[in-house]
Amino acid sequence: MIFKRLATDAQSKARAGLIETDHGTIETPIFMPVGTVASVKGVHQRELKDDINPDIILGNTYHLYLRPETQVLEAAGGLHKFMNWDRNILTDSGGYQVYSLSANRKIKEEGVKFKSHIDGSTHVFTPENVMEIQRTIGADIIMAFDECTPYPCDYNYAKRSMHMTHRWLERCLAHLKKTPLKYDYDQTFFPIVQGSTYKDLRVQSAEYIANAGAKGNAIGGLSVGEPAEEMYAMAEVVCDILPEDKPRYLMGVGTPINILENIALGVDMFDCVMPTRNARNGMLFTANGTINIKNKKWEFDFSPVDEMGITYVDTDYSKAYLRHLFKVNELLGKQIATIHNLGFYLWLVREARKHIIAGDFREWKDKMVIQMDNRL
Ligand code: PRF
Repeated sequence: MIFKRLATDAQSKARAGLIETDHGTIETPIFMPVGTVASVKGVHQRELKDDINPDIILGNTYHLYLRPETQVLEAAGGLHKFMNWDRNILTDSGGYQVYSLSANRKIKEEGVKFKSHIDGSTHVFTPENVMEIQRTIGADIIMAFDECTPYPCDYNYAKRSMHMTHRWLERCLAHLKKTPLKYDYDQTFFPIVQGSTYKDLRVQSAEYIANAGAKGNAIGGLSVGEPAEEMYAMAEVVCDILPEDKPRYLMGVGTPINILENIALGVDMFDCVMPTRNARNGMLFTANGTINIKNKKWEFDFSPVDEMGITYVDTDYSKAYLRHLFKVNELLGKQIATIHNLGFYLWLVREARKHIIAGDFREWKDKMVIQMDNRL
């Protein structure tokens, strides 16, 4: 994997760049649509490519390990072939899903014992087996096995947990060395900074992670319920320490405003279920704020879903029609809303990139943050 920085904004720490892998070029800043179980929910691969056009999507080790199970992915020749997606994929390690989804989890130095949220069966994730699973899934970018601390988190717990995440990182690295690639393309490993909302822990963790010398680095443990200002403060501390010449990935973030604010701090990569999950509940993101399409106020509104017309669904359908689809619980409503929201998120990061390159990102970002802070 190669990362090239093309431009840095003069009035913020925003960067525009390119990540090159064996599955193509990723223009940064990037938003990665979430495809948890080998599907970006509600969107055909063809629509994803032609209409939303992301350079990379995200998959989840936790979910793929439980279903369809790694043996199926191995027999298929990896996740790209299984799901017919020939661009980049990043897999999260399960370090977050195991805490947010599974029941009865027991975290020990060795690893995490947990019960599946599907059938209650017992499983164990360790830094070692998670690296093997990610080799088999075959994503282009694979993540360290970490512990994502909750918010709020007691200082001593956060400190102990951060040190364990660092020890787990050493085990991930040692095991990866011994575990050959399964397919005919490379995989790049990203370690993850933790440290909750404590500045001294974040500094310590960022220094530790920077020292690991990986080709890209991630920031975990944020957007778990803390106020946005705390998230930004932690992201800033960490970005200032992580190497400038490597991509920085802020995991599980966030709202369109969160994304722009973090781009301004030097983050290059984002993922979040918000555009897809909220779409399925009838929430649309636009450049002028959010819309609850189920509201009565749209009943007779035959104007386009979104005047901006980023994707074809925005102009092919009216608000009244989309509201109707939600009211009668038609699958098509969720599909249209998902394409709209992903189209908007990808538009947002592409606009950010253009403005970073043009040199007026800060002004544009400040205007957009005000404009998007609105319920229509
Ligand atoms: N760790 C991992 N994945 C994650 C997170 C984390 O801390 C977060 C936190 N927002 C989202 N996804 N491995």
